[in-house]
Parts: sequence; structure tokens; C-alpha cells
Amino acid sequence: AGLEKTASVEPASTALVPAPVDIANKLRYLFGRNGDYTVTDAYQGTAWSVREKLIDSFNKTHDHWKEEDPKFIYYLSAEFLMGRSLINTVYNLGLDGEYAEALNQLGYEMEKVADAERDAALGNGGLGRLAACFLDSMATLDLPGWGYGIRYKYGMFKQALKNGYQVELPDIWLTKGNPWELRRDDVKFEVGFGGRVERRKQGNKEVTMWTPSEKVIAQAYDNPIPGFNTPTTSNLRLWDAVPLTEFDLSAFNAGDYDRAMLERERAEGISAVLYPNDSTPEGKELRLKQQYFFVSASLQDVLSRFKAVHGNNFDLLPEKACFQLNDTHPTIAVAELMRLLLDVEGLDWDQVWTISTKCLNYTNHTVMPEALEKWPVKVMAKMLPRHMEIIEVINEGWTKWLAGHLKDLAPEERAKRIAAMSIIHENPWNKDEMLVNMAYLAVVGSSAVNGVAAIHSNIVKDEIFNDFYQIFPSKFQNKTNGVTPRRWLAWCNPELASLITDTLGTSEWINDTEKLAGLRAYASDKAFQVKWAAVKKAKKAKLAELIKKVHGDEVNQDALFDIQIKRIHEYKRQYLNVLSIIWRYKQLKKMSPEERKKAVARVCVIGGKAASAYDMAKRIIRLVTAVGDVINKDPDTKEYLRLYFLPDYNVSLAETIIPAAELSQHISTAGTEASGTSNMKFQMNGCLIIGTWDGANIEIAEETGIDNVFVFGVRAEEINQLRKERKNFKTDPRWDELMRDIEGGMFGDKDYFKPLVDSVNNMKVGNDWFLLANDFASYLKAQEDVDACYKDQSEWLRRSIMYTAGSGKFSSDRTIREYAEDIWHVKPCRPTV
Ligand code: Z57
Repeated sequence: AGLEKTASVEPASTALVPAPVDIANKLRYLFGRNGDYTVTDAYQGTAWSVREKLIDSFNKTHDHWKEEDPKFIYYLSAEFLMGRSLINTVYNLGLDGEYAEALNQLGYEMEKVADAERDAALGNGGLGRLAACFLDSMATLDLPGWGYGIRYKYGMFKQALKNGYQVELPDIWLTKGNPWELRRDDVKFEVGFGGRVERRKQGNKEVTMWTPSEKVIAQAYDNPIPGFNTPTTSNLRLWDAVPLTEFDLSAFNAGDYDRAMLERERAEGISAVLYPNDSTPEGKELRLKQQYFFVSASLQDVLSRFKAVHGNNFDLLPEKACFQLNDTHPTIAVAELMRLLLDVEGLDWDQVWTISTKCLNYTNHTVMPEALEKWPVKVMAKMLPRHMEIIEVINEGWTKWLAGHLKDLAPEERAKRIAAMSIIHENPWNKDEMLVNMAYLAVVGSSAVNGVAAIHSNIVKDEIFNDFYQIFPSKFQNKTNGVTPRRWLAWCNPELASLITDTLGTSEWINDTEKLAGLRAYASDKAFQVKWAAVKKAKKAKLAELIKKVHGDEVNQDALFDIQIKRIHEYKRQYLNVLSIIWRYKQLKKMSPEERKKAVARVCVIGGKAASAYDMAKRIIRLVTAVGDVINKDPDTKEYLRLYFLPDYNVSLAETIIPAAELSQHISTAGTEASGTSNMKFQMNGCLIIGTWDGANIEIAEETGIDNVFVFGVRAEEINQLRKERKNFKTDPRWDELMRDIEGGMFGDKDYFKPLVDSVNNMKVGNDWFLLANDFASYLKAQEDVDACYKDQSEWLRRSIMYTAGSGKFSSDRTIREYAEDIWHVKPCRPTV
């Protein structure tokens, strides 16, 4: 008894229980609550109730996919910046009405309840949020596809301000449980590190054996991803690192309690914390460990499912599975897929190389050389000795092939080209160290390489990987980023969404954003403009409420709401924004009260986190808060100008800020922002853009009408030359004045701001690397154009409508369709209802 198979019993779906009863049941049986619910209770009861509907949909989808056995896309990413799930889940599943009503019966409002959820912040910024938007679109388009990543115990740190300086607090997001995940106790894989590699004769075959010195278990957690307006619910599988044996009993018998506990800590450390750097890699060993950990578990998982259906017919693998490498972080997959097929499955090199390169594709997200990952050979050889060997063999084959391919070049030139394309090369800053260039490994080891906006993909082809492009031109593609119109328009701005739906006479635009173009016909319609303005006003009131809560200040809600929210980075030039705000302040100060009344009032908001070790970024935050402290208190000007730093910028804060924005700033040095994605979210919400000719700004301007966008600054093609000529650049007298102001202590903290002034103000080569001084004058001019336009509210509203109308291209549905067709060759597979 107990060993026989249990009789099969079909469970009754809780979909049959009315939502209010189900919520009360969850609260009683999961939380021991009987009435007197708090808002947090209401959230928990609702979330655990909705979870079951989500799992029903998830199961149906996966039963169907199992039966159909379609080709799958696996999106490998070290980051998934999911944000909150409740609102997205009920809306995507079409349960919003039912649950809003249920909550009303319990005496709660959906919006307030939703606010009790903590963000899942398993990402830094654009790269991680892009991965989250892609999952939404893959599910919505019924594409068989999963995300794979790490279940960090601590996500992106919480940012607080202390006396105007950033302080970092841990993001302890799992303490109250997570209703959106499902632990799969039957899905675990061993992942090894270190140790040695041996060769043995097995019959007449030589086999390679890697004996790791350290092992951990990767434990799977599934996070169902509901599509919108479809029965499809796909999956994000995240791995948690746990020790090999829950408690190593022999260690306890030997009285070695400390060692066993340390072992646990070492294992758990692998998935403990997200590295808080956006677009600058952290060269720490633990980071490489994290990368290999999730890549190895994911590949083992896919291969085990493949084998269960197709046995050892691995030549079929490229027809059943493909992997997208989200930046270089998962690039160790090139060597791991080789190792699994060579050493574990016993195939031979040439066959494995063909399979592996067919299955893998790589997306590049940055062109800044310091942001391209390179691991010291020494580090990799110690942690992943077998992988280092495999990479060496790949590189030998590659350079040999290159020698043949370039045989017509003069020997010297040929050697130079080969050295420049070698996956393993010297560290240019330290001749004693050899590095593995992960981007080169990804380019050589994949079928397709793509950039994330048109200009970026051109830089990828013409500059950073030009040598490779010349050899494999057809490998290189562009896939302009997109964002999900569900979260970033329909669900975060329901007021605008209903106005759009009423106007177009259909809500089909939520799945087919090209339909938004229908709004162009209303752009100059005065009656429509009035309605459009009313929505913006309501959203501004909400943001004003938030500013009041955080800073205690009332702001003028008729002022122009001017927003810059993104990670703090020198290349994104928040500093340039602050300089123009100081300039505006000084101009206002000089005006008579009568003159001031004619000025356009602005409420400026800046938000974003600085990587904890990024000193200059932290100084920029302090400059923002210090300038705000002076401006916001000045009785002469405070009616006309405010500057607030909103701390802890994250996905849910973005959902409040973006719908309220009237002007948003995307002012990176041309050629440095690969794409940007918040620019698309602002555009969808009818927010005008002031920006440089960079990243996706260019395509946004094309779609919106270039005359509707405030474009300024030098172009990407001029940058190299301008950097060389830095010494001869003559700064604007207004710039010199501002430098003296900051240096002279106008905003206090003189010493702390000195390095900021010095970083842009010494006219020598290498200084002001991001060319703030060069763009300063044209930026001020563009800001004057903004003011002039805002004074003509009808023209401003016309443009605002044109932005939303022109945003159709920037749905991640479009992006994902392009990936599916041009790279993945994956087709929709929709479960029947
Ligand atoms: C990151 O958020 C991005 C690139 C990186 O290499 C890393 Br690491 C993190 C961003 C780019 O900076 C954005 O321009 C881009 O829109 C985003 O990735 C998504 O492609």
C-alpha cells in the first residue's frame, strides 16, 4: 500500500467558485484570516485566487504544446524586469470586470489593492524590461516559447535618499510569498564548477570527463505568462541555487556542522543577488558563476525534454529548439551546448558545431567598448576548465578557417586581421593577461546577430563587428525594439485607452497597434483635443499627488511636466538636463514679476538608480537634489520652476509617471544609446520628446513626423572627430557661467561637485567624453522651441495625438513577429479553448 499508482481523480477547477468567495477562501485557508482584511490581505487573497485561473490556462497551453511538439524559442536572459503581475494578469485573462466587482463587494478598489504588490525587480533597466515585454508578446502571439533566467532572492536594490544622496537598501521581495510562481520539485539539475578534465579510452573512442570540484542544484520555478486575448499562457522558468544535499548528514556525523552550513551559503549565494550594473559589466567571478549556472540548467532542461520525445536524434534539435542570447551574459551557452552534446551525449565535434550554431542567436545591446564582456582566461579556466578547452578549440578552428579565408591578403595584414578577430586575445591594458571576448564568441557561435534599433544595427555592422560583418554579411540583422502596448498603454492608462477605443470604434488596436494611426484624423479636431487634454490632466493630478507624498510639495498642475527617468549614466546625460534647468532658473531670477508671468512654468522630474559603485552617477543624483533644494524653495521662481528627484524609479513608478508626462528627455550622446525603450512608452502615451538623433529616437521621429519632435545635437558620424578635437572646442559663455556657479558653491557641496565639473570642463582630449559642452547650445535652443510650442496648446495637443498615432511600429508584437520570422522560424501554436 502506498506504492501503487493513485487512482486518477479529475480536480474541479476553482473557476467555478465565485470570485468573492474564492478570495475569502484563500484568506481563510492560506492566511488564517477571517474578515477584517487589510489592503495587503485583499491583495493576497485576490492574487492567490487569480493564480489558479492562470495555472488552468498554463496547463491547457502546455498540454497542447506537448501534443503538437512545435519548435520552441528559449529566451535566455540574466534579467527579467517583470514589475507587478496582478493587474496584468486579470486584464490579460479578461478577468478584470469579475475581480473588480469582487473587490468592491469586499469593500476595496482594484487600483489600491494592486498597489500592495511588490515589483518583481529581477533586472536593472532596459535590457531586463525588454525581456519582460518580449514574453508578453510571445504569449500574445501564441508562439511556443519560454524565458529562462535566475530567481534572484534579492532583486534590484531599493533606492532611498538620505540628505539628497543615494542609499541602497536590499530588495527583500519574497518574504510574503510569491503567488505568481510554482516550484517544480521534480525539475532540478546539477551544475558543476572547477575541478579537472581527464581523458579516458572507452573502446576505441577517447572520451572527455569533467569532474567538477563543486556542485550545486538548480531548482526550477515556473512563472506563468498570460497572453492577451488568447488562451495561451506561456512560461518564464527561473532557477534557484540550492545545496546538493539538503543537509549533508555525513558532515553532521563527523561533527562538521559549520562546513555543511557554509556549503549551503555558498550554493545559495549563486542566485542570491542581481548585480546592479546596467550596461557596464561587473568582472566578478560570482557573476560568471551565475551566468553558467542558469545557462547550464536551462540547456540541460531543454535537452532532457527533447530526449524524452526524440531520443538521441540530435540532428533534429535545430528544428525543435532555438535559443536567443540576450546580450553576452548567456554566451557561455556556446561552450555548454557543445559540452553537453560532445561529452555527455557522445557526438563528434563537427556534428555538434553544426547543431549548436544553428540553435543559437545573439542580440547585442550596447556599442560601448567598456560594456562588452571579457573574462580572463585564468578565471574561466579555473571555474570552467572544460569550457575553456572547448573555447580554445573553437578559436583554433576559427582562426585557422580565417587564415584560409583571408589567404589573398598580405601575410602581415592577414595576421593583423586574424588577431583582431580572435576570440581569445591579450588584455590591451595588461599584456600579461589573456581574455575571452564573449561578444566574439557569440558572433562566431550563432546563426544570427542583431542590434536593437536601425542606427545601432548599423554601428554593429560598420564598427564594433565590422571585421565579422565583412565575412558573414547575412548573419547581421536589425530588430528594432518594442514595448508591450498592454502594460504600457492599455493597462497603465485606461483613461486614454477608452478614449482611443471610443474614437476608433474598436479596441483591436491593443493587438494591432498600427490601427492607432487612425487617430491622425483627429489630431487637429478641437473637440477631440479637449478630451485628450482632460485625460492628460487627470494623469498629471495623480503624479502631483505622488510628488506631494514624497516631497510634501504642491505643484502647479498647469505647468509643463518635464520628465527624465532612466538609469543614471554619464552617456545618458542627466547632467546636461540639470545644467539647462539651472540656466532656466537663472533666467527666471533675472525677470521682473510681469515678465515671469509670461514664462512657461515647468515641473521637472528626474528619476533613476546609480549602480552602487558608480561614483560619478551618484554625484549626478546629488546635483539634482541640491539644485532642487535651492529652486523649489525660491519664492521668486517656485511658481514657474520645480525640480524633483523621485527615488526608487522602477516599473510600477514608471506606470504612474509615463501617462502624466508631457515632455520626456532622451538626450544621450549620439551613437551611445543602443535603442532606448522608455521613449516608445512615452510616445504611446502622447508625450512629446526632446532628444538627440540616437537609438530608436530616430525611428520614433520618422513615425511621428520629424517636425513634431524636438531634435538637437551633433550626429553620430561626427562624434569621433569631435572627440579628437576636444582641445580646440570653444565653450559657450553660458556654459562657462554655469560651471563657475557649481564650482563656486551655488548649490553647496562644492568639493563633492568638483569632480563633476572637472569631468566636463577641462578642454583636453578624453574629457567631456560624452560631449555635453558640444550639444549645450543646441539643447538650450531646443528647450526654447519646447516653450514656444507649449504656449500654443492646440499645436501641442495636435503633436501629442500624433505621437500616439505614430507609435504603432513600437509594439513588441511587431518586434517579436520579426524575430519569429527572420531568426527563430517559430510558428504560432494556439491551444483550442
Ligand atoms: C541595458 O539595459 C542595455 C544594454 C546593455 O548592454 C545592458 Br548590460 C543593459 C539597454 C540599452 O542601454 C538600451 O539602449 C536598450 O534600449 C535596452 O538595453 C534594450 O535593448
